[in-house]
Amino acid sequence: MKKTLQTLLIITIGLFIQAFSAQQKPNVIFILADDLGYGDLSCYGATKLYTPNIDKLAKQGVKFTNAHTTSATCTPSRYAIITGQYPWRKSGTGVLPGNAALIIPEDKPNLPKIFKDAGYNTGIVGKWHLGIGDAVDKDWNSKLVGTPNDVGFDYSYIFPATADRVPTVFVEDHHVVGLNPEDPIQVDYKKKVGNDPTGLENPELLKMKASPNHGHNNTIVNGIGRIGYMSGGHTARWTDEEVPFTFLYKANEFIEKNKEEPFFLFYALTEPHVPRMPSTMFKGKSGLGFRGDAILQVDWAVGEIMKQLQYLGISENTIIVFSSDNGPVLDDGYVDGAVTELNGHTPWGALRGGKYSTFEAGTRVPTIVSWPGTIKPKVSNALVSQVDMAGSFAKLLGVAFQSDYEDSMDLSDVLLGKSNRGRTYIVEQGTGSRLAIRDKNWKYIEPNNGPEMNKLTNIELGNLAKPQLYNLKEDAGETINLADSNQKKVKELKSKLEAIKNK
Ligand code: NG6
Ligand code: CA
Repeated sequence: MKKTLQTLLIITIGLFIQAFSAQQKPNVIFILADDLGYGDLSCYGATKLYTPNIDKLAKQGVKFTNAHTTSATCTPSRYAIITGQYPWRKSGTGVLPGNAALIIPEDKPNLPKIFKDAGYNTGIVGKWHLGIGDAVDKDWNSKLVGTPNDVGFDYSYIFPATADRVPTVFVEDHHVVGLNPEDPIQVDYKKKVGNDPTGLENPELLKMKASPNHGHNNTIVNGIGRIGYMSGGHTARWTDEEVPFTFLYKANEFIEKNKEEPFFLFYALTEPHVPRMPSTMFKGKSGLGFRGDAILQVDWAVGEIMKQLQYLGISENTIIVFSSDNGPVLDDGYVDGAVTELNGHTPWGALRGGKYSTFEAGTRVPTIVSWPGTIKPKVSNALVSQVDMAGSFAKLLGVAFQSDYEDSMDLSDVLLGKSNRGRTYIVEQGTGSRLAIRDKNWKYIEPNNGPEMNKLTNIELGNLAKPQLYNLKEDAGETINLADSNQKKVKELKSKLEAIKNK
């Protein structure tokens, strides 16, 4: 009897300690905007737009002025966040079509699995764009394998690729949401399927025109021509104006459900990526066209998440990381006022280039880490990369992270504002395999034969047949190429980059 009591006591104490330590672990919400530029927020110097909620986050946390994505487009950038590895080490990590197979290895350690190892409940709500299933050909109408749930997320409510790519449906865990089995979905990126009108054949049905030459004129969904063809699934198709509400609802629901235990939520917003079709209450609000309105919508969503944390009394136990997946673009395929109503706004801030570019605006993005009551507010110019999320959270949570390459560093003290010692170097990826290396204030861009300008988007890509070298301390806008006058530095950085590539 005495023994039983003793055992019971030990179990009770054990459970108590477990509950207590679980409570001590901070929740983590990673909010990732899509195509939000370095100069797109008022806390990063924008004067034509006002983003009070994100500004508040910046005021109460660490605001980074030198934080980077690994890449200037979405898929590779997100691949790095999840895997903790540079995406250019693996082929097939470029911008994926909507029917692509999953590119995150199921059997390797990664960011959500780090949280799981530390006892967290993990969830993702929003844009995925890392493929689904083990093949391009898949049946969207039955159980889907190879979803975020197969790579470390306990819960997922996502859309497969981009807002401008079919299938324009939500996938919850392993199933398309709201699907009528009598109207099955078929997806094809090569040829038209079914009888739905396309933007090319029926432009009169469009509520937002496609920009000439970009494409975006395949199947029309909600009055918007998409990339790729889809048939069926009519009840499951989203309405763009409702997408932000759906994602916010699902994010808040996940937070509420998991409030008693530590959770990791990856909240991947789709704004201000094209097609920009903000909800009606934001249309016209910014005076900068739908792109500006979509940024206000991002700010609103961030504010709603902050309110939810306050309401549930878990603000002080929740770390929010806010960032973007790549730099800004104006005309990315639709006539939405982004160019004509820009009104002097500078989405790239004082930087050169934008989305797709090896110049700084391609990968340097707004980044804020907030943890009220724990982080002392500051502005940090430490060099950090999203590839370091895995290494940093592994360290913070005391779990191991074994990766094939040592790309991901522990910058936990830097992220929490305790140290200013960031990386000394970082590799930046433009489009394709075009790479640059930042080494302290120096930047070297490898010579390549790509076009200097992306004519469709009017963005300077950073490509040049000769080496480029910039001193970012004196020349943040990368205007003076010092490669000829400082060949020693070029040689040094070239071999440093080669060494990292061959690691
Ligand atoms: C490009 C699309 C662009 C956008 C981008 C992906 C064309 C001409 N342009 O190929 O509209 O969808 O892919 O953006 O097709 S990302 O942010 O997901 O990388
Ligand atoms: Ca993007």
